[in-house]
Amino acid sequence: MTAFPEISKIHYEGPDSKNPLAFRFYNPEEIIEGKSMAEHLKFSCAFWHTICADGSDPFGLGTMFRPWDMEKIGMEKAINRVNVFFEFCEKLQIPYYCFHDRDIAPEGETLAEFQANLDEVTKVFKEQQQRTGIKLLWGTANMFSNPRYMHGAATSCHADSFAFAAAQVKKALEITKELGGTGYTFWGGREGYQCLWNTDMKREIDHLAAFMHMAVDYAKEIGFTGQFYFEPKPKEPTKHQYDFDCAACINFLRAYGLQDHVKMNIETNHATLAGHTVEHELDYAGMQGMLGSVDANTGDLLLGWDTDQFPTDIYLTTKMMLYILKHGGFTTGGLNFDAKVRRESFEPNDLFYAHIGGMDAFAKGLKIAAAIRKSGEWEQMIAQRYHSWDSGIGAEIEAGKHNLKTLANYALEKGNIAPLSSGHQELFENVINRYMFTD
Ligand code: XUL
Ligand code: CO
Repeated sequence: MTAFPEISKIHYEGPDSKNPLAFRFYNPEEIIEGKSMAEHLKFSCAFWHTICADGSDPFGLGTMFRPWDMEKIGMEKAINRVNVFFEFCEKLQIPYYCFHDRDIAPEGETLAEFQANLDEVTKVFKEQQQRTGIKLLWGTANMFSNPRYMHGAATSCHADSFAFAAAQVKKALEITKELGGTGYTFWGGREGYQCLWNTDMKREIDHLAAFMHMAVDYAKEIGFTGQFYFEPKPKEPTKHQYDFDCAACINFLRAYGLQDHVKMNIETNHATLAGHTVEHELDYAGMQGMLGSVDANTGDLLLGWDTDQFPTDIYLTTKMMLYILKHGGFTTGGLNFDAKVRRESFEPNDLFYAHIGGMDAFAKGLKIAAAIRKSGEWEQMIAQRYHSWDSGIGAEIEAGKHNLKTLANYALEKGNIAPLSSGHQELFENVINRYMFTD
């Protein structure tokens, strides 16, 4: 049985191809900076969007009636979806995937039933992984959809919600380990508040830290060696999410002694909702050795919510790859398409166009970023801007040889400041454009 009978494996055909079901830039074996494109980009498909999303939004019902779901319910539907998903990833040459527990198995009536369903479906994932060689990038637990998490999970005012969330994470860690997952993600879900009047923020954040420590401890106990990630998002569904941005998350991790266990999973649209650019977030996490993985999507700058669109903007992907390469590239992490087709794009083919577009945009971005790095021109321009720190008083300050008194003496003796140099912002922008557009 095939879910996509009219679509065969998607191949690289080169930039001149007009075939909508071919890659123009993503050539998995092509070597860039000594590594294949596939190894650099480590694409991952999100089970929740690609196979579960039905196009419903707060104003309307689902628009996507997937032929493979027809007349199937419960576990039969869940298992069939796994098979369809692997066919999809295989055809697109996507080497990794991510899931939430609730995406892959029905919750049933009780937690015990949910866990039994997860065990059954995990076997199918394992078989499909073995058949295809596709791997699990990270797993996670959905602790925000069920009404028991209306006040949050780890940060709920109800201790029982915390306990149920703990049970979910325990199981999600077990199946992530069983599937050889290279990571486990915490995204806040409803860990935040709608109203500070009714919120004990300190108590909630203490609980979140205690919860994450329990996960780290349990991972050690069962021998799960994957990387933990924390995924920042400033708002939605709550008006204030505690994992607001990289700065807030890294501060939280350090304050509670979690920094050696957890890195950032940075999502493009979440960064823009926080009033940042994604490259800001990548550079900020990277400079502290905390850049773990990326949820690759894009928002719409005219909209203030999480639209989770597929990234097709080559400027965006070039900037992302530039900062990812700058910080050494991915180790455990990858580019997970936490992105969904628009509800009007309801045909199964749209899922292919969307992923092909995203993969090509990142492949082209990688190539441009590598060209910028190869010439060294951009780095030299930045180095030149800071050259006053390479010798003389700058180098002495950096070496810790000065204090306010010695610097005051230096300034008084000098009498006036050395001539400053221009920031050349427009020149920087023009130089980057030269690499973006070569003919
Ligand atoms: C929500 C979001 C999640 C996380 C995993 O905005 O990005 O899908 O990536 O829970
Ligand atoms: Co995400």
